[in-house]
Amino acid sequence: MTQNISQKIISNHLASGEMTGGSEISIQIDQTLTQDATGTMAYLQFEAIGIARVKTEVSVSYVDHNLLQTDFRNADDHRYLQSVAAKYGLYFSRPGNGVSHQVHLERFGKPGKTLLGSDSHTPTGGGLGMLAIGAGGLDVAMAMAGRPFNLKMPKIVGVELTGRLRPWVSAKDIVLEVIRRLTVKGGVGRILEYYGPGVETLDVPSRASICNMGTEAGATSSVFPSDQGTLEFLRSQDRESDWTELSADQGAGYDEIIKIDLSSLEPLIAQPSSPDRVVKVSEISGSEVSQVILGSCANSSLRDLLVAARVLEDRTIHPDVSFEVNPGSRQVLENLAAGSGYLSLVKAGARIHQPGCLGCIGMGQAPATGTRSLRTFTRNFPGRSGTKDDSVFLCSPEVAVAAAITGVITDPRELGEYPDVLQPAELLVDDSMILSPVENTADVEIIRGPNIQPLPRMDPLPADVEGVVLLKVGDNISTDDIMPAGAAILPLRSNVPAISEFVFTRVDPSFAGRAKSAGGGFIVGGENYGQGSSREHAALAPRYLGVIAVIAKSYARIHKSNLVNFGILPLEFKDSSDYDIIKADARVKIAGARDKIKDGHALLSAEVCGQSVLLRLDVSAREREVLLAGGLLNYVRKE
Ligand code: MIC
Ligand code: SF4
Repeated sequence: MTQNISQKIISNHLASGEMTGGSEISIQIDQTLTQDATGTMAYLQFEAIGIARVKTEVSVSYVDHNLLQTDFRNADDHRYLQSVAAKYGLYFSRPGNGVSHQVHLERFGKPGKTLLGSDSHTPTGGGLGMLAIGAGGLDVAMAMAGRPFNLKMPKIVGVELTGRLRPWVSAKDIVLEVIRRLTVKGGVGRILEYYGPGVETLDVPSRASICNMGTEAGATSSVFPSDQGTLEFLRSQDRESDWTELSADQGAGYDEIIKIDLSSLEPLIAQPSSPDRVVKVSEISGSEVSQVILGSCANSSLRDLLVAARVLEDRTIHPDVSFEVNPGSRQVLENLAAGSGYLSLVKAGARIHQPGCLGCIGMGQAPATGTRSLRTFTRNFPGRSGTKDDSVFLCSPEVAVAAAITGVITDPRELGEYPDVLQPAELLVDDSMILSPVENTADVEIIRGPNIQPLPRMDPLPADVEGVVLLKVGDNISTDDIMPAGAAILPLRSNVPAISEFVFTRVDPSFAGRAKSAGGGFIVGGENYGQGSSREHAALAPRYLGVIAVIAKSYARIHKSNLVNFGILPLEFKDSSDYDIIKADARVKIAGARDKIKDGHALLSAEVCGQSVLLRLDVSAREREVLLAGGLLNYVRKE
């Protein structure tokens, strides 16, 4: 039988289930990655599972998010992570070595392998022909313990690329076009698999940028073939032997098809405050800009920084613009410095930061009040930058650098000749900031700072599920709305009681207090509830506050799994118009919920102010057991 790439990788890793759309499958995981903001919790959970050493081929712990150290807490977490990596046989990528996805692409990713990462942009690895999936930290902990990863068999969407990009148009414009067409929820339950003659015109860093932001369409993953371009990239990384060819069989089919003629694309930009508010740059050119940042896991490869450096040769940035550069990795920075790129950026006036996530997650770099910020980042959800009522646009390095020069949103095609930059064939490759797994771990001690609090214990699901509606929200609520990040809150990621005080603070600052005094309750949401990051704190912290169920029109994939993992019922309206019946503060009771869930009922009847509303529980048999146990850790302990 002919297979596409996704089917090939899944069937090679299938541990259980049928590969038919929508049914639960489990796949064996070859590699894992964590980053520090999700990693502390993931390793606390790994410790709780009680395994002596990771069971994967490669597991890497990265420190890239919480790089500002305004007190001891982030620094303590870094030391905890380093000691855990040494104890359990992981690689450890030190603070300053770069964003997990960029470093993993450079140093560890392999065509045909599976990668599970506790970060929603893990699909970046698809640029190398891996099946790379983002998940909550607990799922990654389970994968490190050797357990297969469970998911619904996604639909495979073929994205056919034809033609060739015109000057000043680059990978970001391709993926912004995909997001424009799909919106932030059109990719849910799908893998985006790229094919067609346009593929070979794109180098691996460009493919990685495209896979990276498939996440913004809600996709489970994105994947490219592994071809001569992949071989060249791996050769430049001294990793030629990691290459294998991978392509879809002749005549292999897809569940759906999207066609993009690369030569028809123009520079695009996503407007505030959602990645799918995409328009042509030419439609909004001329608006003033106060900040431009080049960086994040979407666009901080050497290619991206070199394009900016070449454009800025003999130019200076506009006096009203702060132009900032966050290299994706130390390798990128070293190679930029080895050529003339670093000098041209510095001379032009760029503020060059250490490699890492930085302003992408509000770790500094907040823009000024009432001004526009253009960023090559992944997301522009409201307030994520750290500034209330921010106005953040997402664009390519080409569009970013054009605005840095002119001070207004500018179609980069106005800048003249395009410096077409490709990944150099020879790179400086240096792994000295990656610590290898320790062989003899008996004497390794785990270092815990005072901010690292033990995991809270969770009770099993009660017989009846009842409580008040603590909050009612609309469509596309992101995990940044539920559990904000930023420099003030991220240091609390290893301290659930402390971080739970910030649940929904940007939406309703009284949420945590009300939840605690009501002894918990329900949250009501619209479509695509929980879009965005993989942070399990967006489930764990509400659970700590007593949230027992969410009732929404639909869910984003990772957040739904996180809700189950932490024992919160992810309920859906059978009839979405019932959303209007359930008002904030209403009392909801699902009598006999526990028994019904145990007996496999897919529909539960809830009583709301004298009316009855039908709710769907669309979870697998395994997930039912997890919910009954009060979460995945309880379930595994019971096993
Ligand atoms: C993000 O881009 O939102 C993050 C911060 O990388 C998150 C992970 C986290 O919240 O720690 C993600 O994308 O999963
Ligand atoms: Fe880091 Fe931003 Fe990428 Fe998240 S999206 S991993 S915060 S660079």
